[in-house]
Amino acid sequence: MNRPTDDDCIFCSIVAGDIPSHTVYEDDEVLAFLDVNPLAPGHTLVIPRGHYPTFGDAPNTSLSAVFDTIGALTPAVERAVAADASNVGFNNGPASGQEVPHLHGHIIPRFEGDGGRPLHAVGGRPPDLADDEFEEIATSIADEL
Ligand code: DGP
Repeated sequence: MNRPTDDDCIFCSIVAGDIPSHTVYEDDEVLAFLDVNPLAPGHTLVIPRGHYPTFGDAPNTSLSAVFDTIGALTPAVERAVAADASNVGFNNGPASGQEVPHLHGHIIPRFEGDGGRPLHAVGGRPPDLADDEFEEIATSIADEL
């Protein structure tokens, strides 16, 4: 199958087998491997084989496969490292902190008292929205679908 690839992308090099990784799962659509700079033991990345920088670039087949894999892998990762919980998330675009421009989900095991923070810690200054602004934003999002 012809998938987009980027010669300058480190994750495409991992998909191609040119850079080694600690693979934990692979199939026709996705690859999952340990993060080289783990935030916790078992920190796992799940990527589509195709080079799609963000959600907006990826076809549904790749997105579905990535989410199915994350769903199956997350409890397995937790059991493997005896984690109490996990954070699962994506940096989606450079302004969010995404450093590798190839879509990837992070599965980060969490342990009671590990000093980490919830996903809510990633946001900037929270906006103070009135009810009509919530409604306007919700409508705008729905209109964009
Ligand atoms: P992000 O900020 O969401 O783009 O995270 C990129 C992650 O990718 C970061 O946690 C480190 C990891 N990473 C970068 N280069 C490599 C690599 O060559 N191998 C592996 N296994 N992980 C990598």
